[in-house]
Amino acid sequence: MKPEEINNLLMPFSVELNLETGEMLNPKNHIVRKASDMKGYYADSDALNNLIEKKNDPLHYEVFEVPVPAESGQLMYCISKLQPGKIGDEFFMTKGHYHSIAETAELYICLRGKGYMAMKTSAGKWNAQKMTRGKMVYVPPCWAHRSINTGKEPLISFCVYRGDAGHNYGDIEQEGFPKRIFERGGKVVIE
Ligand code: PAN
Ligand code: ZN
Repeated sequence: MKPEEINNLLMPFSVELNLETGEMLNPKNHIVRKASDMKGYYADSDALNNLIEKKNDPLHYEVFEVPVPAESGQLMYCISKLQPGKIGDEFFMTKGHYHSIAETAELYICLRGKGYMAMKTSAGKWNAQKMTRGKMVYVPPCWAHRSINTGKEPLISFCVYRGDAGHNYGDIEQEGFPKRIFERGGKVVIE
């Protein structure tokens, strides 16, 4: 098919990032997750409730996007910015998800901060890749994924995946991940 024959041909466009801060300068979507959005995700739910009450439900993480049509030929991309901190001993993390089209791969590039990309399959396989500035992490098809910030500054990454992938949070809400990442005696412990 000639490009001219495609309905609603998308015009090329550009988006600017500040590579120092990792921020997207003019996002169209800004998804905000606060501590209260994370109920049920951490091992220590009392510590999470304490944080929500005593620190006035602080910001947990954000996603910045300039969305494209949710179609198979498009590439959806975003900046993810996860705050540093702990719930009890457990490092701040994102909720984690599979994609609605489970066979979706995703590429992450860490722009700032440090932590891990934890991944699992529905059959129970688990893997974690370190995230540091300049690291690219390939999340293969069928792996659920979540970012975990083990550093003292925001963990910021760029990610890209097929435009029609969608997100499936429900399965991770039910299953969780087989391992968590804690700070114990000043050390990062995965267990
Ligand atoms: C990322 C994530 C982002 C937020 O853009 O959506 O880091 O994490 P949760 O989706 O787990 O809340 C991505 O993987 N998109 O597909
Ligand atoms: Zn994803």
